Amino acid sequence: MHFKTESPLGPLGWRHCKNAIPKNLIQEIKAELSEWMTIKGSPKKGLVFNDIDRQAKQFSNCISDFQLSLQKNLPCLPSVYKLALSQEIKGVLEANTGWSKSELSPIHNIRVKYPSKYGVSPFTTVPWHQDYGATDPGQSNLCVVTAWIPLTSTDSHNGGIEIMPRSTSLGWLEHRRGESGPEVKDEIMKEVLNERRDLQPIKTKTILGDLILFDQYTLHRSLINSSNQLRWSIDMRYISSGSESGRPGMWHRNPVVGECVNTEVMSLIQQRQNLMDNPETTIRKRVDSN
Ligand SMILES: O=C(O)CCC(=O)C(=O)O
Repeated sequence: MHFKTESPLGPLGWRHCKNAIPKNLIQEIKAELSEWMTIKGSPKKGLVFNDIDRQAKQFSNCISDFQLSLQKNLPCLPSVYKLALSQEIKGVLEANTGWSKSELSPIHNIRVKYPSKYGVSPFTTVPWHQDYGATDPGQSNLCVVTAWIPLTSTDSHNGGIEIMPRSTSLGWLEHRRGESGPEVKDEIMKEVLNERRDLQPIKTKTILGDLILFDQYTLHRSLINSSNQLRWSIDMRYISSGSESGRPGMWHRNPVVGECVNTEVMSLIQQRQNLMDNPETTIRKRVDSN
């Protein structure tokens, strides 16, 4: 491990921002998701708020394929970027990190976590890790902040996230790529918890409109969904304008938080997706270079 204690989010390394996002922006995402699932063959039955769950359950026979196609569909979901680049997110980032201008990192996801009875996917039920592991090992001067934005209320029962406040002071810990995704090595986790009795995990509980911010070294994990509902979320990563993005060469430029989501911004998203879909592309992650 190496020690680097400066977190833009202060010594706790994370913040729970309550009621930070207008519900209409989340509603727009759900409407676009619903349209997309209709096109994929699962028509909506009415205008009920929870219809996206009912539609998505039609795809429950192969939850990893569904998750993959959801990710690939990001260029067709401008509502996700309207939220990610919104004035509200700009305000949240400025108030909590002090960054006067922020940019979106190409490291971001949309996730759907099915109830565990449909299977548990390593992409949505992630063990203890630090997001620094997803960054390119060629970039060493990084300061990335994650905004985890649930599109449904979340808690420990339906697959919310658990955070280890103050773990940012540990700096980067060695990870391994386990069966259920990248995770801090067992022996390191044990040593850390043994030495640092002040590190006590918190199971977050969010309602619609809340978001969780955490920095690149803050340990977190995502819990099993033991409920009957799907847990939808987006996780966007941000940097202070002009600094390293965590994944170079993915698009012509980083979208600026607060800018209008027009066709030019969506063409950047498409460019990122084309690159990721290209079999010749290798995405280098620090977690694989221990
Ligand atoms: O959404 C999840 O369940 C996992 C999120 C996460 O671990 C991350 O964004 O790094």
